[in-house]
Amino acid sequence: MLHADTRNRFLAVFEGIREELVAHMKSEKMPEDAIAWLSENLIYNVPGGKLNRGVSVVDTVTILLNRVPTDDEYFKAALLGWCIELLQAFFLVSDDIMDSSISRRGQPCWYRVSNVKGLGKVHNIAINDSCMLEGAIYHILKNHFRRESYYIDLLELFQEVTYKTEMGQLVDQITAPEDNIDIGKYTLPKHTFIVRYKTAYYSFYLSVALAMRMCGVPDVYELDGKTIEPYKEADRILIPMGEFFQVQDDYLDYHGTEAQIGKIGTDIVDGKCSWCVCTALAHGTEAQKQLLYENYGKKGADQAVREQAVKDMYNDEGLNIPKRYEEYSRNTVAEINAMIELVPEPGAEDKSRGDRLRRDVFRAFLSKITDRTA
Ligand code: GPP
Ligand code: MG
Ligand code: MG
Ligand code: MG
Repeated sequence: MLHADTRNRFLAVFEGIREELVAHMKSEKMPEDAIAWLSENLIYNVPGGKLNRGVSVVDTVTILLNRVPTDDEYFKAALLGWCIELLQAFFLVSDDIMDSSISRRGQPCWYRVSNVKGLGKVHNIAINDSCMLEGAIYHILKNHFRRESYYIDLLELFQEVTYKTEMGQLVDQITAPEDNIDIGKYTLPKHTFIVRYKTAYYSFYLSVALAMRMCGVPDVYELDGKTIEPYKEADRILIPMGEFFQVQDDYLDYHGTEAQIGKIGTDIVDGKCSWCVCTALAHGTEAQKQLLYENYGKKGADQAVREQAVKDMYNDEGLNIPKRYEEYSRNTVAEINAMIELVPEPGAEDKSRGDRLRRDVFRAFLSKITDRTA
């Protein structure tokens, strides 16, 4: 949980962004109802999450600078943070349509917000709304960063990471097509591949890489006679960290309550290639695998019964997904910590520089996600 002051200072920057986007719509002479629509889209979909990704840009900039950021530095880092939150909102609004999800962050998914201005129960305008959330990123970047030497790096990062996430979403969706689930294809390596692309790049690598660009961390530098490639170091640690985060998401989808996670899990009914089902297929008995083939990813009148049968099996003492998850979490945190210890720290003469990678960047990020319950 973020400290209330940290959250409020960060949220105040969002209000400015919303006003800026609304003012731009006005300057384009958009009709009042369209302006109100965008404003509502922004309020409903952008600020209501945990804000970890966005605040991590501010935190990373603070650690890299090794001092309290100036107001201008804070503002710039927070803007980049909100651009990630806009990207996340774009992904979630469209992901919820693709996954036929019900709720998100404790409220109905945007495409299901019913009876808003005469719309039906499910509305396709949410597709355009998601695209506008993405468009807003580039509008904000241009308004505030066009004159910075690193502007092109920011654009490249957003564009490349978005494309990678879309590739991941493609594999995620075709691995579990509606009404044609084949869990015979599900393995832990397949799962790892999907989650690296669909989650890890935008949720972990992007925050740190944006902060590094803002602080002027170069692509390559020398340290004690060795050549360091800091963006590769960041990738080496943050991609496994992102994998861990998505395993947590998969686990909570089955094990968390709606009150805890703010959404109703759909992975079992949707037949998703989740860490839980891959683990059950890798370690279950023949009878347990048979139960999965019969009940996993089956929609229809009896879907709740089938879903419960799968959950009961996950809880079964022999398979014990909660115990395997605890073990996996413990080992993964230890492995990531060991990887962090291999990151080269700035030497004595570089200690006060603001443009060198530091281990604390990764430690701070890891501590945000360990023992996650939502
Ligand atoms: C989350 O997967 C994946 C994304 C949010 C990436 C979506 C990418 C697009 C290009 C739309 P999930 O479906 O497991 O998330 P949740 O459980 O939160 O719905
Ligand atoms: Mg989803
Ligand atoms: Mg999805
Ligand atoms: Mg999920």
